[in-house]
Amino acid sequence: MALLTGKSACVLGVANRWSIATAIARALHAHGASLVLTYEGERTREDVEKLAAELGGAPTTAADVASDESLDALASFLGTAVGKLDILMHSLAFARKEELSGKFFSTSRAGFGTALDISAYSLVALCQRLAPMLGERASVMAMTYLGSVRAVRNYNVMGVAKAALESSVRYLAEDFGQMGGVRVNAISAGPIKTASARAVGDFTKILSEVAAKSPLRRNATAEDVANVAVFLASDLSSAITGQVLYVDAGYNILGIV
Ligand code: 0WD
Repeated sequence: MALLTGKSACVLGVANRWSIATAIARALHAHGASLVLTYEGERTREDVEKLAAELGGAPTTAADVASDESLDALASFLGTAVGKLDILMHSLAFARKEELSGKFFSTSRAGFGTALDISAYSLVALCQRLAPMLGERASVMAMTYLGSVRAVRNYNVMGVAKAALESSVRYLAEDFGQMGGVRVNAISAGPIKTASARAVGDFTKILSEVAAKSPLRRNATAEDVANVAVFLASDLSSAITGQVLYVDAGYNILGIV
């Protein structure tokens, strides 16, 4: 029997075929989960519907995490489409491009607020609405990056947002652990060439630095990340919660080498 047979999953954050969420959705499906995919808006709808058709005709719906109404609508859609949810994958983030280069201290108040709202608070807003339908031992996951705990050139306010996201994961893990043993974890991925990543200034330099210096002397791929998402979604990780798991070819452990 496949690892995720009988489990239902909702994946947020598919924008196109390069999205990390695309690899995750494929892997969850391959391991037997039944999926619901969401799209941010009309711009990404077609790509998401195409992927859903490939993955056993998964239901799709709009979910703009900036909007309470949209999240309310997602909750009622899921209530009808699946009833009980075992896997929730939050694989999305946003900061204005002008905040992702230059000096961090030039971050605007509005830019700071937007990045934190879309990239961190959205996980809380989602969990608030979906808590009643999370099944026993459900698994909630979010995507993060090393810029939360280290100063990474140009990552700037997104690093602050990821720090808030990782902290939210710990608080949610504490809340949810007592509610049916629901687990909440983050995956800290190494740099992967996607549309969002390309918005970060000098992103290709970050990719080549990791490939040259990480213990495995390569970059992690979206498929590496997706395999860890399958593990965290499955009962194999039943005593892991509140953690940040690095999937970055080991880059985060380095000091001076
Ligand atoms: O190197 C990387 N690519 C890494 C990404 C390293 C470590 C972590 N991550 C994280 C990102 O910060 C994000 O949390 O992984 C997650 C997925 O990012 P991705 O796969 O790299 O990026 P992408 O394919 O662009 O998907 C992110 C999507 C958006 O795409 P675009 O490019 O259209 O902005 O997040 C979605 C959107 O579809 N998104 C939203 N979804 C719902 N409501 C919203 C929103 N308001 N804003 C953005």
